[in-house]
Amino acid sequence: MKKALITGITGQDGSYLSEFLLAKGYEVYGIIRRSSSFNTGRIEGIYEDPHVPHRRLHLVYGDLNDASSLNHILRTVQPDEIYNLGAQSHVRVSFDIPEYTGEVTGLGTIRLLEAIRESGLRPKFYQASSSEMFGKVLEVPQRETTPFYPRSPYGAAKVYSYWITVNYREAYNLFACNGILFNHESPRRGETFVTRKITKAAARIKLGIQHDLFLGNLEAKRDWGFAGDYIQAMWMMLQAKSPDDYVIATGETHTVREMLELAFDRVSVDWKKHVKIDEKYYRPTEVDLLIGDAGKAKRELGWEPKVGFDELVAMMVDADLAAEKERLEGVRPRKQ
Ligand code: NDP
Ligand code: GDR
Repeated sequence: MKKALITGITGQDGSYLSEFLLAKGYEVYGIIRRSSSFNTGRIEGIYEDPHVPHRRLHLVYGDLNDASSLNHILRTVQPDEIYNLGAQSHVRVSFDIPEYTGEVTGLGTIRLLEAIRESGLRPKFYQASSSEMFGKVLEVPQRETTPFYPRSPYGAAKVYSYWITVNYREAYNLFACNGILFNHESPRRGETFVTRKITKAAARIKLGIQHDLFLGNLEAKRDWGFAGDYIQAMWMMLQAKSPDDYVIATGETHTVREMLELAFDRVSVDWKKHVKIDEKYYRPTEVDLLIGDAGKAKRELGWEPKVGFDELVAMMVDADLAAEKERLEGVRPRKQ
């Protein structure tokens, strides 16, 4: 049985990836952070009590900012594959906490790579790189050879992690890959990212729980795909004959405004009556246009996205509507 170690298992991608790997017969180890409130909601469906014999999902405490925890986990788990998904992943927030973002999203990767090197083990390594590394538009569509020009502390930290992964591949012959993933969303997307913020608000406005939705820049363009499709590409990279870096994207781009229209149309609400612009959601430097060319992943890995933009937005709005209705029914006195 293969063993996979996932940092960021409690996040959107970590939850989909762990389900996918468990279904493939892997034993999955996930690094979780100690938190005063419950942070394992997304993996509730696959959680197994530590007392269950022969269970295949194991959660271990650790942190990308704590090298000794990483060393210990590497030594005790001895994984065959490592997926480094842990990060301070919010671009806007990275302007508020730039140094911390650099620690986790940048230096966290070298701590993990050094733990691998010092362990003497030879696990395959996946680094969650990002289209935010392209930043300022230098080429359209963006592909593996497009130069990086990050526009945020987050993007700059990801560029460091990208290059240190390439360096460890070349210096130590490590099987290390960068997946340069464009935005990918799902009903499990964090609630402060724009798609989920919109779909949740659309559902709540429809049900009369909320009236206003405050947003920032509506003109930015993103290449949005479905997280469930994208995590498969991570695994496929680690099964290839040799390690390499791949862009994962849909090849289609939409403005935030288009996404907003589609989501509100789904619940038959006029967004113009509810959306207000709040400057605080603007970034000091914005990434105006992202559109990826995933041709290399298609040719070499056989990867293609399955879920299109309209289907993705519908899936997210419907899930939020169902969840909000359930919450409402839970608090309302039951009708006799
Ligand atoms: P999320 O923000 O949903 O999840 C981030 C995960 O990282 C959480 O499990 C979080 O734990 C964990 N984490 C945060 N800080 C630390 C730390 N110091 N030590 C260990 N773990 C930590 O991100 P996504 O699932 O959306 O993204 C996964 C990865 O892919 C991230 O690295 C992100 O930057 C990158 N990426 C994402 C894209 C997207 O569109 N979703 C596109 C391209 C790249 P906790 O739950 O405790 O906060
Ligand atoms: P992004 O995602 O920055 O692309 O990073 P986000 O959803 O935060 O922003 C997308 C675009 O929407 C605009 N926007 C707003 N964004 C947020 N969060 N909140 C708002 O109210 C709002 N209004 C407008 C933004 O300005 C931006 O242009 C995501 C993260 O998952 C990263 O970790 C990942 O690396 C990249 O995608 C690829």
